[in-house]
Amino acid sequence: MNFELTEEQQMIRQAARDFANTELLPGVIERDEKQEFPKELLNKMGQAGFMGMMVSPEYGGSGLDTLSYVLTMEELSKIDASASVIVSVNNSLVCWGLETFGTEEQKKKYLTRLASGEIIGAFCLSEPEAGSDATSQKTTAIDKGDHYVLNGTKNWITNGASADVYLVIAQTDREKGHKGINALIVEKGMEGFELGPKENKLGIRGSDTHSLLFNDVKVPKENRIGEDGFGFKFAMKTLSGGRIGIAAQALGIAAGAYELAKKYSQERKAFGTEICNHQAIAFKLADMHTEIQAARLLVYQAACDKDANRNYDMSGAMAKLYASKVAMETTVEAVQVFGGNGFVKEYHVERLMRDAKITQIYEGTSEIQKIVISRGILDR
Ligand code: COS
Repeated sequence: MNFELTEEQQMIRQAARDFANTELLPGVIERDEKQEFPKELLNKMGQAGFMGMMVSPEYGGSGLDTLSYVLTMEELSKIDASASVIVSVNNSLVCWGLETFGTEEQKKKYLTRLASGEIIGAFCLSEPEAGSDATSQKTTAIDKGDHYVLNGTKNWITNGASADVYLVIAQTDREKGHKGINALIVEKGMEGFELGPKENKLGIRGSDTHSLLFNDVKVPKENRIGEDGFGFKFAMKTLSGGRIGIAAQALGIAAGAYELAKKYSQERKAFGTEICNHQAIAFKLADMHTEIQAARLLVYQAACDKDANRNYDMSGAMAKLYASKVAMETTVEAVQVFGGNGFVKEYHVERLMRDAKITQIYEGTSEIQKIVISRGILDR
């Protein structure tokens, strides 16, 4: 067992740390308040190579391993979880899904531009009545020979407004259940495709989350990913990897809050000494540090499983379940260490606390992760 990162992985982590501090930290509070993510910052993330990290250089990506991606996610999330969710969706859900299951034509047409960050993508599975129960898709993609006709609504879509390419999961043949579902590539601007309202959120407020409306949208057959009826498995396989990215995001949020709390506790004085000298605070730091390291090991293990071509459904679910719990608990404790200042926006920890919550919900709630883990344990 080797716990050392390679020199290249250490450099990638340092580059992401530098980028987060120089590019993401300025303005992070304002972006959260105004619920916006400027296009120029998106472009900078593309130029830094964050948008197609695991994509092969043949398609404009960086060709890195999952562990390098996870290290980057961790560093970006310490500072700005809104930026990191944009990176995560584009990398693990959109680019990975297209590179692994797309046709050569689809890769040439879409993947190259997505991987460079020239355009970004969105993954559209959730609906008003189908989030966790992903087989109950109400959106329909009716087969019309050379194209599908898409109708329905998708909800809570990350990158909803800023994306140009949308991977949409829809039901073609209800009688076939999950085997009648397809995944289609939909482009912004296709007739009948409209943006619904923007969500006003508790956390990750810098990233845009929208509902999407499809009204008789004609999608060419060549935009289907995989064989007819592969859509549900496409979604499940893609989300399995996505969960590693979100686990890394949760880890980064926890680590970011911990680092801020540790620093503050070494500066803030109460009862004649820095508050870290009070056991009440020192023990909080000890718990946070231990829990974060435990989460980190689970996240890195899941990434290594993926890199080694081992099954990562269960290890990814465990990593997400645990890291998101640690993110929630650590950020609440970090606010407590900051006391009254923790409740004030300029100290950042209240934002991290709000951002942490979504990691227990999206790309499969904690309860869904327990279904995946228990099925894995019981071999079902
Ligand atoms: N990889 C590949 N195939 C998978 C898979 C995975 N990770 N998970 C399930 N499948 C396959 C199953 O093998 C089964 O195929 P066969 O019938 O050929 O054997 C098929 O998919 C249906 O699986 P299952 O019967 O387990 O489906 P369920 O309806 O019971 O759902 C859960 C399983 C709950 C795990 C699934 O619906 C899920 O992950 N839901 C959460 C979705 C989610 O993350 N939503 C958030 C939206 S994205 S922000």
